[in-house]
Amino acid sequence: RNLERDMRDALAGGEFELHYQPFVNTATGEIRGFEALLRWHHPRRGLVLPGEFIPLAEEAGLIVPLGEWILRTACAEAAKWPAHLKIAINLSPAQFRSKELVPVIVDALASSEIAPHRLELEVTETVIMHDSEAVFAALGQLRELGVRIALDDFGTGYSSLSFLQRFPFDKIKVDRSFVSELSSARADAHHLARAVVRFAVSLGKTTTAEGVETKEQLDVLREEGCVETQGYYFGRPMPASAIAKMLRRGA
Ligand code: G
Ligand code: G
Ligand code: NA
Ligand code: MN
Repeated sequence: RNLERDMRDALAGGEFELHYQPFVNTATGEIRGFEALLRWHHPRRGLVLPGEFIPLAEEAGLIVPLGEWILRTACAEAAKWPAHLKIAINLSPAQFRSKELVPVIVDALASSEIAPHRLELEVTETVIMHDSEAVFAALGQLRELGVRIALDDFGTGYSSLSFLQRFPFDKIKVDRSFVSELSSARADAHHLARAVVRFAVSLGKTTTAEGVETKEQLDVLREEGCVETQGYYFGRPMPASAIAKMLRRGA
């Protein structure tokens, strides 16, 4: 049996789970929200990470039903949290080819009764460069509803500055490959990382740095004015039950 066939059964069999990773206010350390990250508990292979099966799900056309499950599950979970906390959800390029994307999001918000501004959709440059008319239209509709759009993995793509200027989004997530260089002893790498953060800040969008693992990285990001940070330093992706426990403790 191959992974693709297993994936069809997995959705029905409840083998997928969402983990949630906090992102915090860089200046104060307060939690601003959580990013949903998909996990697959395969009956024989054990834990399979999305890097391995999301591309397969896209090829097999499974990303649309899987993506819908992710949207509905994450919104329903966020409805249990204090209302100031956001939920960030990753979207694949293939989801934008489905006419159902906007209606599914509208319905997930309505049935979970969470305010649209609590929902943040993460898209990569690959998404926005692909079929950009349709993507622009969908993102425009979502933003009119009050949903926020984040540009994920910033600094790793190929879009021109003028394209980024026109693209309708609210937040930049600086890729963790740059953040990791903030602790590197190599001055050129450190300068590049700093420049990427500065550039994101200067575009006038709100910013999140990903993959923050050390106090040293955090200090540089705070100094540079990066609004939010996310990474193992603050917390790993955790099951919903662990988040609920953490929030009850008042973290
Ligand atoms: O959690 P991890 O580091 O293994 O994630 C690897 C990649 O999989 C990341 O690029 C992430 O954006 C993507 N990913 C994780 N969860 C989801 C999801 O729910 N939907 C989509 N489309 N991609 C996801
Ligand atoms: O592409 P995307 O940004 O969605 O990928 C997020 C992935 O990065 C998650 O799967 C998560 O497991 C991983 N991640 C989150 N924080 C850290 C970190 O501090 N260090 C490392 N190495 N990976 C991280
Ligand atoms: Na992401
Ligand atoms: Mn990223």
